[in-house]
Formats: sequence, structure tokens, C-alpha cells
Amino acid sequence: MTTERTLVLIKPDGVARNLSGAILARIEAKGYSLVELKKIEATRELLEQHYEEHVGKPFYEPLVEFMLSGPVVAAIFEGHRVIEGFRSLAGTTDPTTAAPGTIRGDFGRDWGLKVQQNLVHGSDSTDSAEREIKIWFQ
Ligand code: DAT
Ligand code: MG
Repeated sequence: MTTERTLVLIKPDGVARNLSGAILARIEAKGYSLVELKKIEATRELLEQHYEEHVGKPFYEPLVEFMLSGPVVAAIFEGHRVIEGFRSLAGTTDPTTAAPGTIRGDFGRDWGLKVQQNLVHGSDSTDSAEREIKIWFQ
């Protein structure tokens, strides 16, 4: 068994709607362990590093504005296959069609804005997890 870590963000919509506890509880209930947790205000510079793969895309600027619109909760979770396990629990990117039972499917929907307000972020590979954990927890 290899222990793996992932970066989870509860985005400003999740924090503003007081869903942080409910979201963290689902991750713990699935069996993953909380390693680090903090509530912070992102900065443009930090988001540019975090979302470097999306710089220049049409939704990039609205995404950054959204992520700067309020505090986020950043967490490191640990467990065997936690990266894919959390992505599965989060659901697909578009919250309108994310499967019921997932965080995005149960708590989110498209609000008709230029960016998907989909409550959570989770690293998508071991390389991005390592990179993102360094960005949010120096
Ligand atoms: P995910 O968060 O599921 O890994 P991603 O990395 O492709 O998705 O995109 C990062 C975020 O950007 C995503 O959570 C919401 C927003 N986003 C992605 N694609 C979008 C699109 N086509 N229109 C609007 N927002 C989008
Ligand atoms: Mg992604």
C-alpha cells in the first residue's frame, strides 16, 4: 500500500454557502485522513501558478475572479488512491450534470455565469498534487 496525498480546495462558493463542514465530512466518511487545513484568501499570483494549465483559455479570467471573490478552504488529504478517490467523490466538472451522490452533483449547478462554480478542486495526478501542495502549503 502506498500512501498518497492530494490537494483539495473548497472554492469561494462552497465557503460562502457554509458547506465546508459537509464537504470535509464526506471526504473523511469515504475514509481519507485530513493532514492539513486552513482558510485563506487566494492571490492572483498564487492562482496563476495553481491554474497554469488554463492560462489563456476563455474561462481563465472569470475563473480567477471567482477564486478571488472570497476565502477558500485548502486541505491536504491522505490515503491509498486518494487522488482518484477524491476526483470521483467530487464528480465531473460541470455541476449541472455531475452525478447525484457526488459533491458537485448534490450541491452544485450552473448559475449561468462564465465559469463553473463547482465547489471544489482536487489534484488530478501525483505530479499535480505535489506541485499544488507546495503552492498552497509552503
Ligand atoms: P476540474 O476542476 O474538474 O479539474 P479543469 O481543471 O478542467 O476542471 O478546470 C478548472 C476549473 O475551471 C473548473 O473546475 C471550472 C472551470 N472550467 C473548466 N472548464 C470550463 C468551461 N468550459 N467553462 C467554464 N468554466 C470552466
Ligand atoms: Mg483540474
